[in-house]
Amino acid sequence: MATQRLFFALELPDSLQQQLVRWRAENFAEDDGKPVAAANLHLTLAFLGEVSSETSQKLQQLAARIVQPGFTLNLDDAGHWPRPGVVWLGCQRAPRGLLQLASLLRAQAARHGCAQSAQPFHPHITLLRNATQKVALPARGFHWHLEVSHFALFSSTFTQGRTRYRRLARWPLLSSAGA
Ligand code: 3AM
Repeated sequence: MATQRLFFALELPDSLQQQLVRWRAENFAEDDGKPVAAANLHLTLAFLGEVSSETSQKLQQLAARIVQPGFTLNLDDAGHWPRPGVVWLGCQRAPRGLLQLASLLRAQAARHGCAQSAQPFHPHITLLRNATQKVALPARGFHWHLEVSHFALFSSTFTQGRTRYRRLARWPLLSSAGA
């Protein structure tokens, strides 16, 4: 049976991806870790793993029924997890809408056989991988705003030494105007 490696995530606009890549180049050393390609910068909501097309269809039907307001992401925090070797960008205070959306998608995934990490959800954008040595993090004071109006399902493939993400579908969140 054909399977695909899938995950739900928030996309970042191209302009923000480019800004983050420039900021990363200015604030991290080359040997800190392996930079994630600009087009691959995203915020994972729920990792599904290898799933059948049947499960993928089911989870997409459920995703299409989600009714939730959009939210603002304030990217103003950075950190380093040495064990998985990840340097990340995140939020000092995660918006409630983000936590609700991720929690719903993760619960739906779990109910359809996609094992979910026992670790609490810590929203983050992975900037560097293979960062297992000590990393000097930039001082706080950086800040990007992102108005989140959609979430999406991506496939992940690894070919010719490169990870490629492809958006398969995306769904709107409710406009927060007037909310
Ligand atoms: O870029 P991040 O880390 O947010 O780490 C993987 C990446 O998210 C995560 O899914 C996203 C797309 O690959 N991921 C990969 N394997 C995973 C696993 N076994 C995983 N998340 C949880 N459990």
